[in-house]
Amino acid sequence: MVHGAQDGPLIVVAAALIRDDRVLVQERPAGKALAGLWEFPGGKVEAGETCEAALVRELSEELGIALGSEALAPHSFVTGTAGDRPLLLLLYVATEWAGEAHALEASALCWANYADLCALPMPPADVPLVAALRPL
Ligand code: 9L3
Ligand code: MG
Repeated sequence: MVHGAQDGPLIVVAAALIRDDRVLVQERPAGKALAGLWEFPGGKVEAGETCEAALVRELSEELGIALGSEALAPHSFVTGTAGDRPLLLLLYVATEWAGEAHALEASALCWANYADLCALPMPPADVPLVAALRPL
């Protein structure tokens, strides 16, 4: 089981929430790294936390939705860097959750179709994840 850790790569989990052939992306707010770029919601796995628990926590904090952790399995991943630290970003696909998503931390949300997704400016790590979603 993969847990977050203090050293080694920064492990970040993110979700592709899919509804009616659209996927939810959020705009990173001013003042944060990568402000103005549209990302799959999620965040850092904390030390000792499992990836799935981190994803459930992040989506609750960022969107106010409840994702069940039982059926979650990573769909794709990308490696990159976050500042001077190696980054491992895992993307999970979910089609079921409880509650309506609100931008609790982001500056805006967008239910994007595939063409929208290709046109929105995204953090470099998210770009290859879009291609991995193409068959959906
Ligand atoms: N990051 C990239 N794409 C994403 C997410 C959720 C996060 N879809 C990157 C941005 C930061 C790092 O991961 O470099 C940690 O994210 P945050 O805690 O600043 O949201
Ligand atoms: Mg985040």
